Amino acid sequence: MIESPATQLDQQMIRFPGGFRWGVATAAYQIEGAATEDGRGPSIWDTFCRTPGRVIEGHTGDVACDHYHRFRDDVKLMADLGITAYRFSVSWPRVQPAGSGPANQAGLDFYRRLVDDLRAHGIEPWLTLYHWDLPQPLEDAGGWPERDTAARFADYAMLTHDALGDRVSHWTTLNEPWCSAFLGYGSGVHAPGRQESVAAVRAGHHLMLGHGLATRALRASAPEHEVGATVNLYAVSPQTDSPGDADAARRIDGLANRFFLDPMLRGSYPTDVVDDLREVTDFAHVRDGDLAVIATPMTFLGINYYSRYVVAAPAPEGNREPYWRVPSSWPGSEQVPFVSRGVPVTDMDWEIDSAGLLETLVRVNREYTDLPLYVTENGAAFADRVVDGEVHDPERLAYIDEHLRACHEAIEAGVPLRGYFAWSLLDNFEWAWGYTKRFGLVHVDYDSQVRIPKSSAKWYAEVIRRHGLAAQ
Ligand code: IFM
Repeated sequence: MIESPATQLDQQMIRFPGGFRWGVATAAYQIEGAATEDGRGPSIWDTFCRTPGRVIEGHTGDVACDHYHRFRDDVKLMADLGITAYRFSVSWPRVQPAGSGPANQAGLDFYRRLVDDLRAHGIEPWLTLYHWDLPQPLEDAGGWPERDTAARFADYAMLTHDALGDRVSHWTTLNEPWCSAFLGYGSGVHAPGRQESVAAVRAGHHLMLGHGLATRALRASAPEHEVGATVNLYAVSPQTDSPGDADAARRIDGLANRFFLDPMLRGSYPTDVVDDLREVTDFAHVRDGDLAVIATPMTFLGINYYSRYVVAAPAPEGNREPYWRVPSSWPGSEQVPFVSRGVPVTDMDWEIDSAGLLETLVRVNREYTDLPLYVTENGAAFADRVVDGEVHDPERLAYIDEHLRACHEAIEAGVPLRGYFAWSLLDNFEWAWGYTKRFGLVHVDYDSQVRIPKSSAKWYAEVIRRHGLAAQ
């Protein structure tokens, strides 16, 4: 039998299941700008950016991509690409400037306009409540290391849900609590820039408690809504088979992955991680009942994946700095060295390892949950240049292509993966790196605010149109 060209093409494609979401993601502080407009209050990132030496070249999110004023153009861009779901975050200090107390109606109205425009273009809004911009007054009161911040977060979640719950049905509590806790309060490379191991561990707990309280309240108020959290997970490997390297991998996997997955999905802290942290904290901040709240059932889990960590055994004791002198994102395991394998890296110096995404998705499904999973961020920074009005970014295209193939393999292996959100729609403010790292599918000229879809954006649009990739 001679097959038609259409059938032949079909056989040459790897197709994603019907209903698979093709998304892009952004975050409020990274794109909105309008930092002092319409009643927005200061966040810890406004303060951090103004602290000399914290953010490259003193960059700030004051203007960013000016999305606050240009959101209609950005929604149109997404519609032109065929994006079916948009993951964005709400700026807490824009909708509740003091972090407690009254809402700022003008701030809520902005998100209402954004969401309505998305829906008018057939794009499903996926709202994240916390992508790192804590209202400064809450940090002044102690920040995430203080228990009260969790309660404030749950109130803010409900305030936002009361305003937008009639038009948004996908709610994510936290984005990457590891970063908020361990970069914000451990190494201090993120806002608020504190370098206190105990505070980092406490912050991690209270972030999860806030997630649990918010999830409970949201689900009680709107049982029909989808509610989940997004964690950033890594594949972690030992450099060699030696017991020392294996222990280093156990420690880093423990802090990066299991510190969050276990409480949120099993209702307990991993005992080996608690043990690794015994010189840092006795976990007295954990109260009876907290873990049950943290493990409040979600309806989906978001996973952000970028790279793999390869680690080795620490140097012998005599050659080490005492742990309390090393500001670190890895409390209790400060001495573990991260090893470079010499494989290709992105502009962030992150090793490209799509096998790690497959490994991570399969692991979460096999070891933790049969909840629907979403890759809520994945993408790469490269030093793109505009040439003759165009931006060619073959490395980013290849990065996303290979990670999408890993997603497809995961689905074939039985993982209930239901969508993929590329990070990011636009080049944007990359935190301590300011505007020096470009992750966007769409190039942004920060002087003129002109947007140019890169070749990866056009390719992604074609993937979406065909609902799959060409088979290799
Ligand atoms: O830009 C960040 C984003 O805010 C959170 N996840 C990782 C991205 C790249 O570093």
